[in-house]
Amino acid sequence: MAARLFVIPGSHPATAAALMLDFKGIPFDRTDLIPVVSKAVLRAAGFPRATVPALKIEGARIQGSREISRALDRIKPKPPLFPADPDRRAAVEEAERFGDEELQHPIRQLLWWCFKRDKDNMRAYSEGAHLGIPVGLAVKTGGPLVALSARFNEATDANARAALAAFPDLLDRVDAYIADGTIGGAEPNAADFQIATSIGLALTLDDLKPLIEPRPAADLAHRIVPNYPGHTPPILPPGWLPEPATS
Ligand SMILES: N[C@@H](CCC(=O)N[C@@H](CS)C(=O)NCC(=O)O)C(=O)O
Repeated sequence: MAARLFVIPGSHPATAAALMLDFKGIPFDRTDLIPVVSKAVLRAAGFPRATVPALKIEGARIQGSREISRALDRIKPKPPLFPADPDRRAAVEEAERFGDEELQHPIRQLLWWCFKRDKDNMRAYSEGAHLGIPVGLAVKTGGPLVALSARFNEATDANARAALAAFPDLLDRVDAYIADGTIGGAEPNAADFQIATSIGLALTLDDLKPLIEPRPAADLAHRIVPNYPGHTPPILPPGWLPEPATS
């Protein structure tokens, strides 16, 4: 089965797609893209939208982490990414939607805010990536692309502050999905991959770590995505950070 996954290094939904391909035992080649440049490459490759993850598989083009989870279950039903029981499936679909629509983006905005502040931190997220130019050079010359990506993602001070203020509630939602068994079971499902990769990326930010580590959400991320590449030392203004939850 010929498969090629287009990713931007460090992208959480792209990491989810890669983990789901691994889970299915589907071998794939990976194309690493530089942000912004990625948009033109994806269009040229025939994808309808300009974001990763994007997957070419068996002649089809599938774009978006939620579209990919469904396509993988169609193409190779076992092991399943969605439960067969309709109620359990609905719960997993809702958790996956939450991960995609509510959890992903604030974390993406915080990361771009941090890269805007210090683009050298991008290097660690591109470890092992084949970008077509040396990673060091991409980072050194990447200032304008970082500025553009931060603009596309609306990674403003106001949105970074809003993302931080919302973060404890988002973590509560993740912990609740774990507590009710929607995610965090013995066999991972599509929502596990969707949510754990966002938490895995958030854990690479030292500023967010103390908010996550005491929670079940952290255990989930450590289990599903133990070696998320990248590291951002403390960089967010301390006054913007919420207090860690006390139990
Ligand atoms: N919710 C979409 C998110 C897609 C998305 O926004 N991906 C980002 C990377 S995390 C992207 O491709 N950004 C384009 C860019 O940075 O140029 C999904 O799960 O597929």
